[in-house]
Amino acid sequence: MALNHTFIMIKPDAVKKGYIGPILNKITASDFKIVSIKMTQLSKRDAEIFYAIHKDRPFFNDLIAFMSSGPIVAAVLEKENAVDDFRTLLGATNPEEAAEGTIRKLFAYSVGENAVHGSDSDENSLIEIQFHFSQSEIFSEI
Ligand code: IDP
Ligand code: MG
Repeated sequence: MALNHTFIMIKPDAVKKGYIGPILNKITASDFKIVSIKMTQLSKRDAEIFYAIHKDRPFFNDLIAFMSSGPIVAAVLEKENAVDDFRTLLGATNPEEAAEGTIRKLFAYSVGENAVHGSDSDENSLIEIQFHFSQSEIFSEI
């Protein structure tokens, strides 16, 4: 199977708690290769664009406020079956429902502030990668 890519963010809650290192360790120990990474902060406008699909959901305003509240770490990961394998490693949206050993089980405490984002499809991963990174910041063929 060909290598492919997924987009992830370590969200403001996990950055604030000092979990950047432990989360990146978990990711690389699970055979994902980091081919792009940066620490940045989303403006409210960035967060609204990134999460536009959720604009009619009741939690949208809280989500935008949270995601723009502090620094995040954005990264592109490379692996066979990257999108689905990362969603498995990530665990359920609600950490109370996340399987043992998953990132959200280990590092998240609420359904809103749930530590890490992972793309949900190859199509969306490409859109999300291109939203955050220019070609010269990505050290692989995307
Ligand atoms: P995902 O991150 O597991 O793909 P989505 O349904 O795409 O979950 O939701 C995007 C983000 O919106 C979640 O990661 C979480 O931060 C937030 N969110 C989702 N559902 C809820 C909710 O019921 N209450 C509060 N925040 C939510
Ligand atoms: Mg999602």
